[in-house]
Amino acid sequence: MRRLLTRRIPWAIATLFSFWSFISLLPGELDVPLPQNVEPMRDWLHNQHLANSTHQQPTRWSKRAQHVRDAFKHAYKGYQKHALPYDELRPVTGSGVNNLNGWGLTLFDSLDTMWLMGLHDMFREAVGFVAKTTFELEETQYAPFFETVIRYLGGLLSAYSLSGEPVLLTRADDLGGMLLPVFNTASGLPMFAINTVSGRTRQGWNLYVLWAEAISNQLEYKLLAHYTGRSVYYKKTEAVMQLMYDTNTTGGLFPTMWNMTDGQPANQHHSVGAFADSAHEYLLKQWLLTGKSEPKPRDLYIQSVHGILKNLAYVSPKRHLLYVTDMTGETISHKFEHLSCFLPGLLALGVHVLPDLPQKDKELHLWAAKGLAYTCYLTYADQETGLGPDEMKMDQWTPMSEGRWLTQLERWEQQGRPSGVPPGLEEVPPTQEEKDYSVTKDSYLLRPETIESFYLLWRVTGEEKWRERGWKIFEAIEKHARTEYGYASVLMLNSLPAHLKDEMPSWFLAETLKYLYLLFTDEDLIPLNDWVFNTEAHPFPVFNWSSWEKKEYDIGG
Ligand code: DMJ
Repeated sequence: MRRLLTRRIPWAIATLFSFWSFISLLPGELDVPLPQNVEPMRDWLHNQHLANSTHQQPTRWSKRAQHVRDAFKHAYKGYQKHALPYDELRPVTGSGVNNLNGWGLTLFDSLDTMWLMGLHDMFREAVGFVAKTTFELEETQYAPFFETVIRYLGGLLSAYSLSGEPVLLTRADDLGGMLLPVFNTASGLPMFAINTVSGRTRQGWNLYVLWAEAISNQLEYKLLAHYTGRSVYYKKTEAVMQLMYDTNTTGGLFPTMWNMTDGQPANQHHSVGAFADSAHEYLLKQWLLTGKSEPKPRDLYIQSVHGILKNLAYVSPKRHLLYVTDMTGETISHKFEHLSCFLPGLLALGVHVLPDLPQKDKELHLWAAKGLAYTCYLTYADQETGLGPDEMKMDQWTPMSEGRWLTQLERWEQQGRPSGVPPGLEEVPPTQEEKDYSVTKDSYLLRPETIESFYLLWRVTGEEKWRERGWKIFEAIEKHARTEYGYASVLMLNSLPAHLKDEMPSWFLAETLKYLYLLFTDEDLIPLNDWVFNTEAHPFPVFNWSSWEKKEYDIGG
């Protein structure tokens, strides 16, 4: 009897679960088709790769794209052979390491890059691995919500959107559902981490959540709600946005820490870098993803850019390099992080998709985008290795307020725009001697932000110099970071030969190599009007809410 029961109970649970899944999916299946652009995009990409491989003459740029594709193959094959099923490759010793749940992170983060590069055999093999994944954790292990969402869930949703492989959506739905208890806090702001088996959650920053971690799940959960028809996904993520709409910000700037109990801001620290970075992206991008149908986050984006340019944008005293920093109360740190180099790309995207932005603001945002992207580039070109430091402390003016970008711009306007080039936009040459900063984190962690911005600037402005700069960085990566097994983070950027760190973060395959490939392919593989990149560079297709969804999810209600 006991044996019979032991056999029957799992069967009964499975049947009930399938029945529930079926019932809850019903409206979705009737009224929530795949976004219309998914099918044609799949075919188009496929034809594009076919055409490239058979007929077309290679161009200078398409050859460069092929080099990046080869680099991806080298990195992924090294991971596959020496690290899978571990999360990441140790590229110096040729072994594996688990540092994000132990489910094979690099494979999940790489799926859509494989598809975009036309590596379909590699993709199919990886999908087989995904199909067997259960997302289980030991009792004492916890999955960090933010990283799991942007890398695993984002990777699955994007790969599904590009390939249409149903199991990718099934796994995304499994994972999205397992992570949901993080939102069960008094305020609705998400907890730091969760055990996917027990549903038990864990704090990361005591009672607080970082702004970036609270906000960077809207794209993933809204797309998941759209694909599955499950309103809970929309409602949980939108409740977080509601808190943002109800908050009085300081001149458009959101603080970096929030109290999970009362849902109120918990500090006076404002930043573009760590703790805040991707939140800025998700304000603009969730408006784009849902067919520009939810204007409130767009308005918050415009306000936050206003706050950033007014309070956090400075130029350095010697070469007048434009940079963004952070501020605690009134105190400016003058720290400049590699992480902040996503901002120029976001500003360029904003100019491209916001036709109603007043002309003066468009001009200002594009100036900021170009000036910042050039500084990001110089931080690479200034180093012996040609690779950019993770963090710098910028030199300051006396008095400090002189360096504020808007102060300098106003003066330049009053003087009748001398030289025609706004402060912070002059493309001064690199130097190894008289730098305007000291390096505070002397490592290049294979991060994507600078390349990401070059890609977006290239697509928005058509200026080929951004592609050339991207190529220089790729050459430096090839020269200093490549190992027998993959690619390694680089330490001490001004000493040769390069010192390697035994780490190849999954974002190198998800983001850095993807943006490089997209920067060099002559075809616009991911048109910016039809696709939105999540913060881990996973492209999601733009969609429109159906009338059923609007009613069921109470959108705009
Ligand atoms: C990535 O995981 C994401 O881009 C995230 O938003 C911030 N940083 C890393 C890469 O640097």
